[in-house]
Amino acid sequence: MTSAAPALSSETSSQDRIAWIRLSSCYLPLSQPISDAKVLTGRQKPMTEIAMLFAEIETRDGHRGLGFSYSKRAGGPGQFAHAEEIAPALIGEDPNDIARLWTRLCWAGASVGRSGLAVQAIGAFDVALYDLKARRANLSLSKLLGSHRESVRCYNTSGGFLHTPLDQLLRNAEASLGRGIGGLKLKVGQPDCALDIHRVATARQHLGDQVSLMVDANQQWDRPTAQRMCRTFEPYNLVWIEEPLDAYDYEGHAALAAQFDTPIATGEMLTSAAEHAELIRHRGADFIMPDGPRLGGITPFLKVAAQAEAAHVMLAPHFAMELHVHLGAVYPSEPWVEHFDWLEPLFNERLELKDGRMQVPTRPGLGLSLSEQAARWTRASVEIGQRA
Ligand code: SMN
Ligand code: MG
Repeated sequence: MTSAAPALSSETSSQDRIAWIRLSSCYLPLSQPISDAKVLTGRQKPMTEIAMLFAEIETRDGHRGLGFSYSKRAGGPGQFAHAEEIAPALIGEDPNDIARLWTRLCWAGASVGRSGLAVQAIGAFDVALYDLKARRANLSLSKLLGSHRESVRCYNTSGGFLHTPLDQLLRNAEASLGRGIGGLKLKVGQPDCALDIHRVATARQHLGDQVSLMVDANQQWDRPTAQRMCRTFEPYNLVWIEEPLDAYDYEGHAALAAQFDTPIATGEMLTSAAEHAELIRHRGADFIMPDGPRLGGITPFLKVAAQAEAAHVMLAPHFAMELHVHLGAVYPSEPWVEHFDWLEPLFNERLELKDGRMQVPTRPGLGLSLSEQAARWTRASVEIGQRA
């Protein structure tokens, strides 16, 4: 009879308190200006950088967590400023109470709402607190939450943008497949639909019928155009058609999902769990695409995932593969996780790709540490509280 394990002191973990926070505003330059359909229709400028908001949290007992949020084209200074204003509400609090602290931060900034920039600032703290809890438990984030799988299906988007000439796109696709990535997303939605059709037809012919292909119109079709393009793309056996309509046209997306065999994917632009609940209620997505940082962190993401599971909706989290590789592993049905290599220079660690799948890191927490390069790209930082 082995002796019973020493009782873990429940005092230790629940007596610890948040003591210190560092917020950093870091601007990641992109290797070339990025254009999707929102640029070709004149609605947005090409994207040249991504504004990261990093939150590092340390407790009195010396436990630490790293979290992040992000914005594109606008929002960086605002997220940083809002995070700095609400951060003091965390000092002295129990780091275990992640859901309660999400609500506390929401009330701290209630006058600017429970969606958008306000919750995106909260998201950096929320991810950091989950990272801290998982590190303290010596578990990866996915294991802390309860994982279904050691790897997830993945597809690449960064090689399929509209600023990329078609021959280069095909080379990017072959390179992604050669790296062990399982699928490829092509951007469509440009003003001339014939060019979209030519790109997709050429890619399908060049890559063969077995390769998983997705397309993404980034909200640029009106309903008649979306109807015609979904019908045109039916024979190409696409994994999904993404954002054929405006992100908030839940009814329009639901009508396309009901009418066509090709699944409809949307959700990346929604900035709260409540908005995703509406999308699910309208049955507007076969694949829902929540973006953890964009909708406020892991706490709201898990609420969306629970609702999606109950509605038998498939999951394809948007961007931020460094977080979504864990959250995808936690979803009951096999997800698709989006591969972008853009954020890689920010972290010392790399994700492993093999046989079409992304391996879920087994290191504690998110398994990430900020690189020297991230420090060089940091334009502002502020510390709140006292280090242990
Ligand atoms: C996207 C991602 C990053 C930049 C622009 C557009 C996108 C996607 O819509 O689904 O990856
Ligand atoms: Mg998209």
